[in-house]
Amino acid sequence: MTEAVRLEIRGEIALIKVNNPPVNALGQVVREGLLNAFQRAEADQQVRAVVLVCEGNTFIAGADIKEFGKPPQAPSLPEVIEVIEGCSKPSVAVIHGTALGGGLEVALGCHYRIARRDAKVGLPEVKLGLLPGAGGTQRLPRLAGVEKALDMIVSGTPISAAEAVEHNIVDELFDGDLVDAGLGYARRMVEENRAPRRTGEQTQGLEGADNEALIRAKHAEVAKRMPGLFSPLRCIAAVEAATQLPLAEGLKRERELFAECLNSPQRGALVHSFFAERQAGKINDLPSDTKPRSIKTAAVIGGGTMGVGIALSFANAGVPVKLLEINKEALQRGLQRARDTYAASVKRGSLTEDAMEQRLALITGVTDYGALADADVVVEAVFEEMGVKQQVFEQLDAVCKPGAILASNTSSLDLDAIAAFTKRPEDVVGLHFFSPANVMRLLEVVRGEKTSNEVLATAMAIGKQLKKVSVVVGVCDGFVGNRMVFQYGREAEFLLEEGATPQQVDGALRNFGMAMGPFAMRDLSGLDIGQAIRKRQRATLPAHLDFPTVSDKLCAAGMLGQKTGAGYYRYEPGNRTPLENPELGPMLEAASREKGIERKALDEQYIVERCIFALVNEGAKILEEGIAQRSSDIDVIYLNGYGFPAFRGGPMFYADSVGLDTVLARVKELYSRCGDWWKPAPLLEKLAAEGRTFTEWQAGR
Ligand code: 3H9
Repeated sequence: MTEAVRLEIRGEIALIKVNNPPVNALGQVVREGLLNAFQRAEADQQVRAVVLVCEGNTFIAGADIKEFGKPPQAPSLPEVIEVIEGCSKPSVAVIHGTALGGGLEVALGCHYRIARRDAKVGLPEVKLGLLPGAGGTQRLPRLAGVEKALDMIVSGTPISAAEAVEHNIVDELFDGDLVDAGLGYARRMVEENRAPRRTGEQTQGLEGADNEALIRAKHAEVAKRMPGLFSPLRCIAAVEAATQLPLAEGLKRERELFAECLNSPQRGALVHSFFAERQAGKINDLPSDTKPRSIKTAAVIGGGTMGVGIALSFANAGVPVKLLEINKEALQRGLQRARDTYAASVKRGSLTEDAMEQRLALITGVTDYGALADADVVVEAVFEEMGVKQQVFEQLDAVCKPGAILASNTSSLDLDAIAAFTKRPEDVVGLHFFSPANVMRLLEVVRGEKTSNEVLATAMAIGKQLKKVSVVVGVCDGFVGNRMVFQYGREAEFLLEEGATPQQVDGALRNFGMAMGPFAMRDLSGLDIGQAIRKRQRATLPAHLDFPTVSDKLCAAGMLGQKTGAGYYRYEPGNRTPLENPELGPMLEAASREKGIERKALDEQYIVERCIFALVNEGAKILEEGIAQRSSDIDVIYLNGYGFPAFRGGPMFYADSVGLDTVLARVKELYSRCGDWWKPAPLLEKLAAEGRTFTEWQAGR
């Protein structure tokens, strides 16, 4: 028996305890330990019931994701669960924390399940490009019905313990001690002389509904909501097998479908995304004893869309926040915006009226900087202009208490210059939220030259408190995300001059998997934003380099995107559906003519490579400059802030999967034809020559 699984005999009850921190994942030692423990409980004449319980914060949170892609090691999880289910003595799984994936499958193998009231259960394999491969697709529908099982397996979203009871997944809820609850339940089973109740032998969930119709409907939903994803369709096929085949054959079919998913490139990319997100929270050179400051109150300066979104993020996390505006009218508008945003959530049903009022009560409007004196953190979200930032930071320096974190939400300005407006640059950090800040998960934490370790650690802790995915970035124009997206957007525009339409470019990138095309995105955020950035950048641009001109032409014609009813597309009042803008055609023709370009049809692959490889080349430069800590951090930024498809793992992982030599060859070709900005990043050249990947370079391999 391994240490990760212990068996204690308590009178007539076998108590099996799993202890494999941090999340009790089902690595080989746990599988072997479980197998041995159940076999011993079975063999022990004295034992009349079995309790399975986990130590630490959670029940088993799934298979050990690190083992995927490596040679399989016996015993396999399906074998272990077969033994658990086959046990002749009734067993109960005691669930706390999160019983996920293989963890829930183990629990379904047990004959009864009880859950602590605050627990959650789910089958999130689809988020890793997989399907539940240890009986989950066969056993869950037998208990919960096909509709609920399809929902849980295809969405991957966990449900609460109470909901699990409603759907026959869990038998009972409890409060308090896990072992006491488990032993208590087991004693009842013994007293009542209960026999094993094997999930695989249940049929009630498969009866009484039009399963074929449910499966058809799920197919339609997946086609619409999850285009391009490999595993959701296999999830449906596996559940369908449960409705058609006896258990043993259904399990076999599930294994085949699981193997297809395991071997798909999407699984590699999604598992990369999972670990990349966890890795992003770690700062390489931060001493491990760095203690973050405590954040109990916050303030936000600026009641525009961004400022209000940030204030809502604090309120959502239960942190009291002051919202500062320059005068009463502007403040009123900001507060109203906060109320309207919550009201929309109430209307959608995602927030209760009570919760809305509680959160609004956490937001206090102020117009006087003096009111910010007690804030632990102040986030500035005012106009992107250095003079304005100077005024704000000088005032903050004058009023904020010592130790307050002074944060700027700037998306492109020099944070070190902003910090220099204060006498405490070590307390200044960038907190670059993405719009809408209350919705978007990404937070770029900008580490200034003088930002102290403690302040950086606090900024990361704030991100965690606000349930954001935080990534540390260094100071440069646009930091990581916007610096790269500038290259991407510029190439998209050059494609318009070469002969493409916005529809073609957006369509190609959407087919690649981007959540939105670059032109629809620009119309949404407003073309004037890009124009202001270009104006600033043109001043420092070498004469032989220039930007494409279509966007400037649209701005000159007053077509600034959705807010003016036209931009790259045309919009009917009150409708966000992009329609063809008939005035754009002549502008495209003119832009091509001015540059002496003969317009021609462009194929999708060319469009995608031109835009995505521009991201990769810039990403490689960013890595070399140390602006990002690791290539996977860049991936996390693109996955969470820019709608990059998770199943491709992020731009750097995607480049690895295409092959850096292939990427470099295209970059070189574009460099020779298009302009200096395509100069290959030395890191890209080096890795391609060595036959290595960004991932290997990051891992020091
Ligand atoms: C599966 O089960 C397949 C089966 O159907 C079939 C098999 C045949 N494995 O997220 P956190 C690590 S697929 C290995 O920061 P939290 C994580 O990397 C699996 N490691 O904590 C991190 O390490 P580090 C289905 C794992 O409290 C540390 O644990 N299950 C695993 O915010 C803490 O993680 C899932 O997909 C794992 N399974 O959230 C569940 N899980 O400290 C995936 C975590 O070195 N896990 N680690 O960076 C989660 O959703 C969250 O981790 C959880 C805890 C909610 C459990």
